[in-house]
Amino acid sequence: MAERAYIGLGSNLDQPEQQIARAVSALQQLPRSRWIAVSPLYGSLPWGDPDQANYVNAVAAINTSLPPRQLLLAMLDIEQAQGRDRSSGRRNGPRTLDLDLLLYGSEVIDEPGLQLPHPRLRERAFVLLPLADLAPELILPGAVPLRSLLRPEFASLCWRLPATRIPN
Ligand code: PH2
Ligand code: MG
Ligand code: MG
Repeated sequence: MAERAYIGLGSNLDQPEQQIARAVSALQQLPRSRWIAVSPLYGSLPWGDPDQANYVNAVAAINTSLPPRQLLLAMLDIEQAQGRDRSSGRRNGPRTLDLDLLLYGSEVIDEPGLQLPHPRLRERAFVLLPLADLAPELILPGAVPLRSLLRPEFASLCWRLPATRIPN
């Protein structure tokens, strides 16, 4: 049975908007998955490590029958195909493409390498705002309405970019 998965996309290196567009094309071709939609693109201040360029962020929705671990592996392949370099070991540092599995149905999982919902989801304007564009009525595991997590101060951290030509 297919589950709805939400995937966060982020980039702040090597033409971020193009990185996101390319990643969307790759996500549209995932096996055992049906493409649903991508949010508008957002610009955002770097979170966690201020000494880097602003990010471009978006959230994508798919329906998938890939189990979460297989979906993660496929996401990792896409990151690697787009030149993701983890060699600096710098936490929250700059990246060509970051794909984060945010939600997988109503699964709650806490295992090494796989935590659902994404553990920092609730703090991140650049995840919550685009997610709210796709699914304003979403209820997170634990019966938490997405709406209840949105805060006025997010507006200064994360802003909608002018529309691009990403096909939906
Ligand atoms: N990703 C990070 C660290 N900081 N900041 C923004 N604005 N957007 C991101 O996608 C992001 C970040 C680590 O994954
Ligand atoms: Mg991330
Ligand atoms: Mg990541």
